[in-house]
Amino acid sequence: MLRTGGNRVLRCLHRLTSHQHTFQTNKNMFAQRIYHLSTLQGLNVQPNIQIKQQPDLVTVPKHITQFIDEASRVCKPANIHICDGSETEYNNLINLMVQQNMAVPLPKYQNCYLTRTDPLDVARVESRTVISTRNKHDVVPNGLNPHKGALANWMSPEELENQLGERFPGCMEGRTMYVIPFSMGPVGSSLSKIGIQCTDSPYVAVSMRIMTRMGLDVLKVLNEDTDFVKCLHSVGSPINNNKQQRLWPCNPEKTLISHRPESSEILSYGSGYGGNSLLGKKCLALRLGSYMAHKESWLAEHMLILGITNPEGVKKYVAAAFPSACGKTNLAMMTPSLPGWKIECVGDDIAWMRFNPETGYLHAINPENGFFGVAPGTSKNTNPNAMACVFKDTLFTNVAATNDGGVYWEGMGEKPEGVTDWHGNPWDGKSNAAHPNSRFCTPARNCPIMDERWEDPEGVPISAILFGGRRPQGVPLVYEAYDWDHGVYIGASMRSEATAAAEHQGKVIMHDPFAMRPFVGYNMGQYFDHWLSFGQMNNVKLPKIFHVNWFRKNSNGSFLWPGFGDNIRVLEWIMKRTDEISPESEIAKKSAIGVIPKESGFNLDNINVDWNELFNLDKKFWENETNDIGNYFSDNLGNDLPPQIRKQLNLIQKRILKL
Ligand code: OXD
Ligand code: MN
Repeated sequence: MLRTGGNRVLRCLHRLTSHQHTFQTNKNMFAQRIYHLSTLQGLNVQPNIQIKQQPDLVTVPKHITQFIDEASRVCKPANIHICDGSETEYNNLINLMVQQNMAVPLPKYQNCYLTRTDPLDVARVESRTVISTRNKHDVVPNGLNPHKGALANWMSPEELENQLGERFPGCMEGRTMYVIPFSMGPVGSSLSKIGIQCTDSPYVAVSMRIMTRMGLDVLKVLNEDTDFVKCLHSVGSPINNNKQQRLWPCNPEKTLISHRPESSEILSYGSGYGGNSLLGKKCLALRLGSYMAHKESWLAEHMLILGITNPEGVKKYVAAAFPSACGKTNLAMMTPSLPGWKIECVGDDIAWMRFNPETGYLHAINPENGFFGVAPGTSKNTNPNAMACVFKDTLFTNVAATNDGGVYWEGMGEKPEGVTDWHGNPWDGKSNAAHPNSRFCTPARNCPIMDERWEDPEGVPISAILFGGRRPQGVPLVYEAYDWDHGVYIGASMRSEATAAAEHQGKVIMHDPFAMRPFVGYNMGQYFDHWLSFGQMNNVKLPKIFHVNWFRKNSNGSFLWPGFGDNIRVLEWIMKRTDEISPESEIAKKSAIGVIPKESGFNLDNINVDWNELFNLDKKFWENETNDIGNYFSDNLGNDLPPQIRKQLNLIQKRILKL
């Protein structure tokens, strides 16, 4: 796995790892096996194996134990802990974190804890996230004037080897290496993927138990032919030479989140938080996921999935891609303001989708098992279902604490007295109490509106795909694509205000094709092509594609649309449109940018909105918008931009001339 040229220890790895194939894990043999591993590795402390629940027989294939061998030989942890995924193990690890001052119990709630990261480790670090392939063009399109890091950072295999060699050898000294067998998607589903993550962070181990299916259930389904993603993670802070330790170990100067899609490997160093370290999420389910999906003819997308049932009892499923922190979790768990409507949640962040040969529909699964939601802005008003999940079995990070053992964040409701901010200091009431990218990490099973099919191994059939973003100016509440190619253009031309989930500053409008800019695992031009290719498939029921924008503002800076529960009105229109073929109908009409609702065909009962402003199409705005998009495509994709996308842009520009 680690092929770092100059390092002899690493070069010897493959030769030294020649063990017997499988082992039985009645307790003793499993422990014995690990003990055997450790002597081979020359670890100076005997492994402290904590396996609390033992199946009668688990056979772990050699290619998997070899990976664990390699990881421990290179990283030199003091202990190895194979995670069984049990509740007892979870509680033990949490208690360990409490003892080490890495977690604080929140007695106001049931089984909830708060962790505070180092202030230098608070978000995804896109500038230090790289994808390494032999051929640069497999990752970076032929842009004429590429904006730095705009579409994936590539690193050559040689350079990556050097970088890893400077980081990983001995990086876990004095720490325990947790081995986390996990499944993205229901264990055993043909749509799921397996990963094994070795990490030196107990915080990551407990978070992975919430966010993935993890532990012995996964070990039990492994066999000699199981493909798995090798995930190696270290906080990059070995305990040695009495060096002063950070309370939250991390190594911001050396952070590097690297992916080798060609060999299914993820190697992450220096950060212990979020998508940088919970490797099943962005790294596996999106970056490697999209790479695999391209090869295997499916889609791995940054999308929520929800079920919507109308008052007549008709149910459909919708997937929606919005950039980080644009309200995916809120929409996925929405409480409709219209009577008789029901929303049920399948997932809030990631969708894996493939056409089902039997139904002809695009079927989607949520590969995750929990929610890693942005806390600020979540309240009983904005997301009552999230509020119903997070006060049990939840790990909060970087939110503020209250003196009665609870949590607080901006937008949660009334400000309590005696708040401790996310740094652990008394809150002055002026600075942020919670970090803008503070999170709740909570099991999906806690959500009162999980869809009954959310774990269906076949996935749920998708009738509509929504793209959207935060667009304060110019972009109407909703419009529908004229056809599949136009829909793919809409995804490709997505833009949104920058988010706190990554290191970007300010309120700039960023291009974010398909909300996948930070997450695509291969050349974005080929990714557009891959999407276009589904339009050519026979015997499939293509979902209809829409663009939504809840965030348009008037000239006074106030939102034009109430959003939240009232977004059901938009979903109602979308649901009706999935049954219509013609762009013109009782409820819909053509416009320059797509099909838009007729005011008379849209449910505005009991709300007051400025419809004309919400749907106004300003010629100057759309000229600038489409020019910017054209320039962005030329600068960043050049001749990798599929001609169909350029054609769609030209068609829209022609229609705009008539505005
Ligand atoms: C996330 C993100 O954490 O998109 O979901 O940044
Ligand atoms: Mn996300």
